[in-house]
Amino acid sequence: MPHKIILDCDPGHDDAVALLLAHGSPEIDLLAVTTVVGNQTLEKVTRNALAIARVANITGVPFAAGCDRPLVRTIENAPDIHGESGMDGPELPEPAIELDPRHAVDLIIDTVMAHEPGTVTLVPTGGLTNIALAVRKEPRIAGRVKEVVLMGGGYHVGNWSAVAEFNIKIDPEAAHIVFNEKWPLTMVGLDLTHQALATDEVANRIAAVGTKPAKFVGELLEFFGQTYKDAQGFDFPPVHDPCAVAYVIDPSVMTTRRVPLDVELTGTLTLGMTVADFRAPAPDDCTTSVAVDLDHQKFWDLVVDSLERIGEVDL
Ligand code: PIR
Ligand code: CA
Repeated sequence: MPHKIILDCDPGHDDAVALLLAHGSPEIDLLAVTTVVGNQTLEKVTRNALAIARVANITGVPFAAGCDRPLVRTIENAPDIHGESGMDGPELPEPAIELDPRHAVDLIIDTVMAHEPGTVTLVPTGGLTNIALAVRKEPRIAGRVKEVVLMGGGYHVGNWSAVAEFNIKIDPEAAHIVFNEKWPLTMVGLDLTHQALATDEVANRIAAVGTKPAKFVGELLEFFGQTYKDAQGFDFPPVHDPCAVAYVIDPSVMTTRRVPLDVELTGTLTLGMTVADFRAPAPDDCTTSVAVDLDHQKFWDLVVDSLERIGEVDL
């Protein structure tokens, strides 16, 4: 039985790869795609999500737009990394599908409540505003969701401050809600995703697929690689978001550790830091884990295989 997931995202170059990986993997049943303000405005990331659907010929999956600002803080986007469109680089085709009329929060709630308890995994790859509001609006989803597997945070490294990662830092109150719910939660943070580098060898493998969706990914990675070089001094770009999807497909793609987690809301230097308690042993009631080490080969095999399966698409 494939794993049913809802992808809540802010595309975003790496969000796009996450969506393609989910769509092209038989281990995944993509129930819904929802968008949230983050890498760019809600309007832009939603448009980008629909463009990706066109590129990969994703049909029959509802796409819905969610929150256009964080719960408490003012909006922060990441144009230095993702460009003005939020997904600069490739040409973005006109969308072929229409948005679901529901708010993302309602689509998330409806989808979780419509499936058997313990069968739906939430995969957030942006700020946690939609997920936090969903569990506040319908608290029963906390007991029904199988697991939350999110890209965000980091226990040893930040990218939006010395100690905080973007997805957590832009809406720390929402992250606090999500991290303190009773659902099982796996944090695929920067400690892990900084190992998911799109090296030249990876770029060559993707180019060799030779299809339009693969070319699209190649152009995304080229732009992302350049901004990561200029703005963050990386030799190759870390492709964060598909790591969370890869973990759902095959947990053996990474090692994890069960540790208590929380989100800092009051620190003057540490706002939005994800604090992991590595003291052993973890308490018996601890339901949170962090991703530690990535199998780089296995991870990129999953991404390349998904592109092979998507095959050629008419654009
Ligand atoms: C990536 C992101 C934001 C800022 C930077 N510097 C790099 C986006 C990615 O889409 C990913 O989900 C997460 N936020 C990584 O911090
Ligand atoms: Ca993202």
